[in-house]
Amino acid sequence: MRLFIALSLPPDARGPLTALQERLPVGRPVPEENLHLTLAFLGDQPDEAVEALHDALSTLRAPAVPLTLSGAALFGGKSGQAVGLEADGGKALTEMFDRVRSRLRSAGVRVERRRFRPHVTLARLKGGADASGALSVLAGASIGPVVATSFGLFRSHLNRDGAIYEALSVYALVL
Ligand code: 3AM
Repeated sequence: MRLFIALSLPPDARGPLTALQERLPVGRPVPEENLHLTLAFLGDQPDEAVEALHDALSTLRAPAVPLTLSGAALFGGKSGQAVGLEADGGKALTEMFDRVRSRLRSAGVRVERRRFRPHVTLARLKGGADASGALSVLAGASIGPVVATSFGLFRSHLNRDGAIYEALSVYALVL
């Protein structure tokens, strides 16, 4: 199973994010129910890992994370690009990221050492597509502060049209 851990976004972020998606001149928008902020990408994991991950994550007590989403973000390369907004969650977000990583380590899950670049992906572009129009729309956008009150363990189902994300479990953050 292809798994990742992400903050869920509250309704007051999803509304403005979908409005922004409608203004993008190119790209396939991420469906509203799939919008999230990735904390850790776990890649392919054996089915048995899910229970261990649930045990590790369900006992994590952490405060809700205030988020401001602003600044155009571009990811990827020739095979396909993604555009979105950078996310600023201050100390609460950095600490949440550290806590999740430490839980993953204790659960024996390998985590990448890649630098954490918090963002919300809004649309995926085909390889070679010109992202500049989308980036200029995103450059002028600012959403928040909004408060993320939960995070979850998600499964990514890859299909021909992209990925569908399924929440395997959702955990509350402390308000
Ligand atoms: O939608 P975002 O950008 O938050 O880009 C993938 C997506 O992130 C990312 O994990 C999320 C769920 O698929 N992802 C996919 N492959 C990855 C990899 N090898 C990856 N992140 C880091 N390393």
